[in-house]
Amino acid sequence: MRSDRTFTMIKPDAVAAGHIGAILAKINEAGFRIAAMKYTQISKEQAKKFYEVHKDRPFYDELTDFMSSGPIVAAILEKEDAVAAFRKLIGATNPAEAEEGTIRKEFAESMSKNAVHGSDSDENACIEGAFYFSQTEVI
Ligand code: YYY
Ligand code: MG
Repeated sequence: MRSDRTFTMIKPDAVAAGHIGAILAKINEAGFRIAAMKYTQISKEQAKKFYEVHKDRPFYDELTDFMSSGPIVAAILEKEDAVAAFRKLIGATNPAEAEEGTIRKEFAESMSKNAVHGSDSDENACIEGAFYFSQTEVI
Protein backbone atom coordinates (compact mmCIF):
# COMPACT_ATOMS: atom_id res chain seq x y z
CA MET A 1 0.00 0.00 0.00
CA ARG A 2 1.58 3.31 -1.03
CA SER A 3 1.73 6.07 1.56
CA ASP A 4 2.40 9.07 -0.68
CA ARG A 5 -1.19 9.57 -1.86
CA THR A 6 -4.36 10.89 -0.31
CA PHE A 7 -7.80 11.77 -1.59
CA THR A 8 -9.68 15.05 -1.12
CA MET A 9 -12.91 16.75 -2.07
CA ILE A 10 -13.58 20.47 -2.01
CA LYS A 11 -17.14 20.25 -0.69
CA PRO A 12 -20.28 21.98 -2.03
CA ASP A 13 -20.17 24.81 0.54
CA ALA A 14 -16.63 25.87 -0.44
CA VAL A 15 -17.32 25.50 -4.17
CA ALA A 16 -20.51 27.61 -3.89
CA ALA A 17 -18.63 30.27 -1.90
CA GLY A 18 -16.02 30.59 -4.66
CA HIS A 19 -13.12 29.11 -2.66
CA ILE A 20 -11.84 26.51 -5.17
CA GLY A 21 -8.89 28.65 -6.27
CA ALA A 22 -7.83 29.71 -2.78
CA ILE A 23 -8.04 26.14 -1.43
CA LEU A 24 -6.03 24.75 -4.37
CA ALA A 25 -3.42 27.47 -3.77
CA LYS A 26 -3.04 26.33 -0.15
CA ILE A 27 -2.73 22.71 -1.30
CA ASN A 28 -0.01 23.71 -3.80
CA GLU A 29 1.84 25.87 -1.26
CA ALA A 30 1.87 22.92 1.15
CA GLY A 31 3.79 20.91 -1.45
CA PHE A 32 1.18 18.47 -2.72
CA ARG A 33 1.30 17.34 -6.34
CA ILE A 34 -2.06 16.85 -8.05
CA ALA A 35 -2.19 13.33 -9.50
CA ALA A 36 -5.86 13.52 -10.59
CA MET A 37 -8.62 16.12 -10.44
CA LYS A 38 -12.31 16.31 -11.39
CA TYR A 39 -15.16 18.86 -11.09
CA THR A 40 -18.33 16.85 -10.64
CA GLN A 41 -21.57 16.34 -8.71
CA ILE A 42 -22.55 13.07 -7.05
CA SER A 43 -26.05 11.69 -6.48
CA LYS A 44 -27.53 11.00 -3.05
CA GLU A 45 -27.01 7.26 -3.70
CA GLN A 46 -23.33 7.80 -4.55
CA ALA A 47 -22.87 9.96 -1.45
CA LYS A 48 -24.43 7.21 0.68
CA LYS A 49 -21.99 4.71 -0.81
CA PHE A 50 -18.97 6.98 -0.35
CA TYR A 51 -19.82 7.63 3.32
CA GLU A 52 -21.10 4.11 4.07
CA VAL A 53 -18.79 3.81 7.12
CA HIS A 54 -20.93 6.52 8.74
CA LYS A 55 -24.29 4.89 7.91
CA ASP A 56 -25.28 4.39 11.56
CA ARG A 57 -24.23 7.86 12.67
CA PRO A 58 -26.94 10.50 13.35
CA PHE A 59 -25.47 12.90 10.77
CA TYR A 60 -25.46 10.39 7.86
CA ASP A 61 -28.62 11.66 6.16
CA GLU A 62 -27.69 15.36 6.49
CA LEU A 63 -24.12 14.62 5.33
CA THR A 64 -25.19 12.72 2.22
CA ASP A 65 -27.86 15.32 1.37
CA PHE A 66 -25.22 18.04 1.63
CA MET A 67 -22.53 16.19 -0.33
CA SER A 68 -24.95 15.60 -3.22
CA SER A 69 -26.40 19.14 -3.13
CA GLY A 70 -23.96 20.78 -5.54
CA PRO A 71 -20.70 20.43 -7.43
CA ILE A 72 -17.47 19.37 -5.75
CA VAL A 73 -13.83 19.10 -6.78
CA ALA A 74 -12.38 15.62 -6.23
CA ALA A 75 -8.62 15.09 -6.34
CA ILE A 76 -5.84 12.63 -5.62
CA LEU A 77 -2.85 14.37 -4.02
CA GLU A 78 0.75 13.21 -3.69
CA LYS A 79 3.30 14.03 -1.03
CA GLU A 80 5.41 12.02 1.41
CA ASP A 81 3.19 10.73 4.22
CA ALA A 82 0.24 12.28 2.36
CA VAL A 83 -2.67 11.23 4.60
CA ALA A 84 -1.22 12.68 7.80
CA ALA A 85 0.21 15.76 6.07
CA PHE A 86 -3.14 16.56 4.47
CA ARG A 87 -5.15 15.98 7.66
CA LYS A 88 -2.82 18.48 9.34
CA LEU A 89 -3.37 20.99 6.51
CA ILE A 90 -7.19 20.74 6.68
CA GLY A 91 -7.50 20.91 10.48
CA ALA A 92 -10.12 19.51 12.87
CA THR A 93 -13.54 18.30 11.64
CA ASN A 94 -15.18 21.06 13.67
CA PRO A 95 -13.80 24.37 12.29
CA ALA A 96 -14.25 25.97 15.74
CA GLU A 97 -11.48 23.60 16.90
CA ALA A 98 -9.30 23.87 13.77
CA GLU A 99 -5.87 25.43 14.16
CA GLU A 100 -4.99 28.82 12.69
CA GLY A 101 -3.74 28.52 9.11
CA THR A 102 -5.69 25.34 8.34
CA ILE A 103 -8.12 25.13 5.42
CA ARG A 104 -11.11 24.43 7.64
CA LYS A 105 -10.25 27.30 9.97
CA GLU A 106 -10.19 29.68 7.01
CA PHE A 107 -12.98 28.34 4.80
CA ALA A 108 -15.36 26.04 6.72
CA GLU A 109 -18.82 27.31 7.69
CA SER A 110 -19.69 24.69 10.31
CA MET A 111 -19.08 21.11 11.48
CA SER A 112 -21.29 19.72 8.69
CA LYS A 113 -20.32 22.24 6.00
CA ASN A 114 -16.60 22.01 6.60
CA ALA A 115 -15.15 22.88 3.17
CA VAL A 116 -12.92 19.85 2.51
CA HIS A 117 -12.61 16.09 2.89
CA GLY A 118 -9.34 14.31 3.60
CA SER A 119 -8.85 10.53 3.76
CA ASP A 120 -8.07 9.12 7.21
CA SER A 121 -5.81 6.18 6.21
CA ASP A 122 -3.76 4.90 3.27
CA GLU A 123 -6.32 2.15 2.72
CA ASN A 124 -9.24 4.60 2.61
CA ALA A 125 -7.28 6.99 0.36
CA CYS A 126 -6.95 4.15 -2.14
CA ILE A 127 -10.66 3.16 -1.90
CA GLU A 128 -11.88 6.78 -2.07
CA GLY A 129 -9.61 7.70 -4.99
CA ALA A 130 -10.89 4.67 -6.92
CA PHE A 131 -14.47 5.80 -6.23
CA TYR A 132 -13.90 8.85 -8.47
CA PHE A 133 -11.01 7.97 -10.78
CA SER A 134 -10.10 5.10 -13.07
CA GLN A 135 -6.42 4.10 -13.18
CA THR A 136 -5.90 5.87 -16.52
CA GLU A 137 -7.07 9.18 -14.99
CA VAL A 138 -4.33 9.14 -12.33
CA ILE A 139 -1.19 10.77 -13.65
O1 YYY B 1 -12.77 12.92 8.56
P1 YYY B 1 -13.57 14.16 8.88
O2 YYY B 1 -14.22 14.75 7.65
O3 YYY B 1 -12.77 15.18 9.63
O4 YYY B 1 -14.74 13.74 9.87
P2 YYY B 1 -15.59 12.38 9.97
O5 YYY B 1 -15.72 12.05 11.42
O6 YYY B 1 -15.03 11.33 9.07
O7 YYY B 1 -17.04 12.82 9.44
C1 YYY B 1 -17.29 12.96 8.07
C2 YYY B 1 -18.07 14.23 7.86
O8 YYY B 1 -19.33 14.13 8.48
C3 YYY B 1 -17.42 15.49 8.44
O9 YYY B 1 -16.46 16.05 7.60
C4 YYY B 1 -18.62 16.39 8.63
C5 YYY B 1 -19.75 15.42 8.96
N1 YYY B 1 -19.99 15.35 10.41
C6 YYY B 1 -21.10 16.02 10.93
O10 YYY B 1 -21.85 16.65 10.17
N2 YYY B 1 -21.35 15.96 12.27
C7 YYY B 1 -20.54 15.28 13.09
N3 YYY B 1 -20.80 15.24 14.41
C8 YYY B 1 -19.41 14.61 12.59
C9 YYY B 1 -19.17 14.66 11.23
MG1 MG C 1 -13.38 11.08 7.86
